[in-house]
Amino acid sequence: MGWRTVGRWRSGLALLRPLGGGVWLLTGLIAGLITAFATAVTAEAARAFAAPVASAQVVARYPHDPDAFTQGLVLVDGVLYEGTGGYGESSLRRVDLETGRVLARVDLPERWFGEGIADWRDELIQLTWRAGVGLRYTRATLEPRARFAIQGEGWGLTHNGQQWIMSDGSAELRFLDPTDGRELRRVRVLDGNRPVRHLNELEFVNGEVWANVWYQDYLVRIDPADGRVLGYVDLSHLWPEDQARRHEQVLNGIAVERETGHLLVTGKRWPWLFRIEVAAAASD
Ligand SMILES: [Ca+2]
Repeated sequence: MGWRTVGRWRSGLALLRPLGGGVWLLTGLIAGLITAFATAVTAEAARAFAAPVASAQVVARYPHDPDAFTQGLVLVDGVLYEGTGGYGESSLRRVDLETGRVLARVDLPERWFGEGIADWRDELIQLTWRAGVGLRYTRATLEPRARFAIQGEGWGLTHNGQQWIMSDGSAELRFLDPTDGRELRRVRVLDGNRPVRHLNELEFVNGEVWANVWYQDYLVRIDPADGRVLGYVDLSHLWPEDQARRHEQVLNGIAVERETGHLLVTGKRWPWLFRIEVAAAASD
């Protein structure tokens, strides 16, 4: 985010100073430029959050496997499915929501790093990160059924009833043909003029695409027609303040429960999975 960029430029200034008197004029010039740049970046950051930010209330907290490097989450007919990543630890799981117990599990070959999952009719679909391979399973049995090709990286996956929707870590969402995974179109996700990069796990919620953003404690709501950012959901309160958090433990995983409108959310190697209710944004 912009704030971090400002911080980096300011530490750059400190590095310049020991170079001696001859460079003070140059340093002053650079400092002026940096200040102007920082101001622009700060203004950009402020603009970036001009879109409405909604809060969310925790309805319930369930146990979650702290070893699960969560990459995908989906709820189908009250049954929770989870895809996990990591070389040698990627899997597709059926999980008991209330206890977090893994009821069924299929492990991926060690060379595949599991990514997002989605339900599709009687199947589950799972992406891999850099292997160029997508996997289709029979949902009832978790039996692998077929493969399809992925161009570039696979990150998050959901569907709108007609097409699969995939993220790849960039600011773009691709719409794929469910028959063969072929790309049909793509949109660039913009908040005003700012591309929202690192789009990760996805969920289709009330006609919108909701996305995790890698290393951010918020969700972003996206209009699938044109990629416009409709708003954010602040989830920075989910991780308890008195608990240590490792760098890799980022928020990732969204599943909607259509009957209640609740969301189930968790993160990579989080010991908890939260049921949340999102409030309408004040300016929404
Ligand atoms: Ca999802």
